[in-house]
Amino acid sequence: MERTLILLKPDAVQRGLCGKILSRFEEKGLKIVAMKLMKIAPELAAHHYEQHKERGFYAGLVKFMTSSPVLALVLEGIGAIKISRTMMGATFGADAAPGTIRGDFGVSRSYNLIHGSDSPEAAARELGLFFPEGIVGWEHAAQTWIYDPVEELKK
Ligand code: D4T
Repeated sequence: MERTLILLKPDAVQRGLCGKILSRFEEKGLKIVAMKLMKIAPELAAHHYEQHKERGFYAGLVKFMTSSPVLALVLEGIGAIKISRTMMGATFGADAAPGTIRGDFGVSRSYNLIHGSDSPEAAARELGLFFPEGIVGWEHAAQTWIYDPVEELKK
């Protein structure tokens, strides 16, 4: 099982899209193992986006991400990182394919609704930043119907 950090950004929260976006992940079969509404502190935003520090859009990005609450969550599943990135779509709403979250709900370059970890290393780092308290372990009753127990859930 893999875990990924997802942030529903300030535009998703302000536009009332959290429920619709969460439903897509739940319906896909990904398991929510942590979730909280939070206001991101400037220091946390700076840590999270430190790879973009030298980019022209960095200041605006930090301002946007700290301007209003985000819904932070951790999703778990086999291949959760790639699956959720595919569901998110291309970075800019105008380029994102129909059927993806960004493709269906947005047109903006900077207000692009959602963040998802892009590698196992990024996920481990981002989970530590956003959920230092850890995740919630729980038994997913539907698991043996989401995955083939013989082929996919064997130890
Ligand atoms: P995140 O990191 O938010 O999941 O988005 P992506 O992985 O899809 O895209 P990214 O890291 O390249 O960009 C991070 C964040 O910066 C905004 N951005 C990006 C922007 O406002 N202008 C730009 O030119 C770029 C490249 C959007 C997403």
